[in-house]
Amino acid sequence: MFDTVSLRFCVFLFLATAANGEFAKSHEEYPRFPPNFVLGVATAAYQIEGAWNVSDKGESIWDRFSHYNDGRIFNNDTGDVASNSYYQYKEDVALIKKLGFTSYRFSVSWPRILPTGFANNVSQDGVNYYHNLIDELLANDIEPLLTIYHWDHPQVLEDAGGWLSSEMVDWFGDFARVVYREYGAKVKRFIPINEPTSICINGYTTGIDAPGKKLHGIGEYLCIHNTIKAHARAYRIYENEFKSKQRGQVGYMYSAFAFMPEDPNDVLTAEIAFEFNAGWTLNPIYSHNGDYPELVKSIVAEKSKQQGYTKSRLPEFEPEWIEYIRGASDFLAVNHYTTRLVKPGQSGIVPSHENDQSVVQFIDSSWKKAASDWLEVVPKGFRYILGELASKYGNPPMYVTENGFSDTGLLHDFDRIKYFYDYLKEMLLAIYVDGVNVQGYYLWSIIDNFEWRRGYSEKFGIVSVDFNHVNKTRTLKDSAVWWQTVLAERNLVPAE
Ligand code: PNW
Repeated sequence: MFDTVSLRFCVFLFLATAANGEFAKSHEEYPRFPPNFVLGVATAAYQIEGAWNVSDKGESIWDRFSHYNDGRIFNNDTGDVASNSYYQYKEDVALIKKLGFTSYRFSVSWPRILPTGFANNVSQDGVNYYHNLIDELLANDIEPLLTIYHWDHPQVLEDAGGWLSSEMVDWFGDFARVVYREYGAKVKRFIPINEPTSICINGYTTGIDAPGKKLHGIGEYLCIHNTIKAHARAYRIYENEFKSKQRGQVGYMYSAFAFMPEDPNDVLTAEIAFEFNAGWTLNPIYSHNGDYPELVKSIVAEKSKQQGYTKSRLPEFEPEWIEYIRGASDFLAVNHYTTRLVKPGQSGIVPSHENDQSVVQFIDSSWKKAASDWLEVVPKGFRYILGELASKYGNPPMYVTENGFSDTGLLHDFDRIKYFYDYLKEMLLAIYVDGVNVQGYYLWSIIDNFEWRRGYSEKFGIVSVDFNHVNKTRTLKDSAVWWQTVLAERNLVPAE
């Protein structure tokens, strides 16, 4: 089985190289972006909007989590005001326009649109805010890419079980329907759920992010099961009720670490790491037969049995659900920041998704670090993971929907420019040399914002925000100026 996989990858690479090799050679040092390639920027509602309690907005799990004020968030920072984009969105759009980006990925806040969490009560103010934002984007020829849910679900739904409850599938579907009905005439690409794996690991396994549930070995599997179903529900609602009229697309999102085996010949470890981290969420949607990967099902079942459970900790999809989920994506949205090396071994609490793998993740000490403790700079991992995704899942259309570098807030942010240059170069090699079907790229992020549990201590913006000033003054960093040149020339201008 593993030989087939690597053979398939080699054949894929060979064909792709043969087709695009000539083109790539001449452009390797100073590559151009393909015609029609989308270059955009990304944000998320809770991280930038502020206005956490204006009008009839409901409480989100991040409002609750950040108001505990007990050190779980760096400096006890909150998103109460954040970058103040609820009031300053026109400034943000003007910046995007000025720099030359042609698309904006943003998210809508569930409790702002549905204050009770349910579709029985739609907030007119909430709905209007995003109409105004979208109208402002369209007036500036900036294409909206709308994330329906980026981690800030209503606290009331969490109290009723959140992503551990299968009811969430219907609740999310009802919310998605409101979003399509309101904005589908203006927005042509939607991503239902931002990074299901981050939600399920950080929110329901280790509990370092909201809602803070520590349910190792159980929480992550229940959560991923329900997010996959909820994604499929949102996809099918669009397909059945809106697509023929609105003619848009709905894509599945995957937060893609690259896992490279320490020993390049250790195909088995590479395969296990891939299937446990990518396959458990992508296989149900993108594989030919659907469902979780056989390898994940059998390993978790076996471990659960050894641990004395009466059944596998990994829930089972009923056959109807396997069919319903399979194929539920028009494009693959990929967030990519960093890479891990992998080797066989034991790690993680027993039981846990981490422990089930019997794979140890580590980093090369020579890799440059960003400000975030999880972010090492490994450009080659980007090409590697794009190639893996392409070869495993039939080279689907992909958009890179996040990629970026954190520091402590420098205006002269050369390391960020270098990160973008090196990563974009690898992405272009993946496109031109390997033939990977990447159609667009969104950097994270246009402005500095609330970086979740790290508060305002880690900055990803290419534009700085003065969080100490009531005006939340925006100032271009050097990386923004560099991007302006890149966008004007549509070339990957060297980092200097
Ligand atoms: C993404 N990790 O999250 C999110 O989608 C953004 O909201 C966030 O601001 C951005 O990346 C930067 O953190 C991630 O631990 C959170 O590997 C954590 C990880 C990766 C991505």
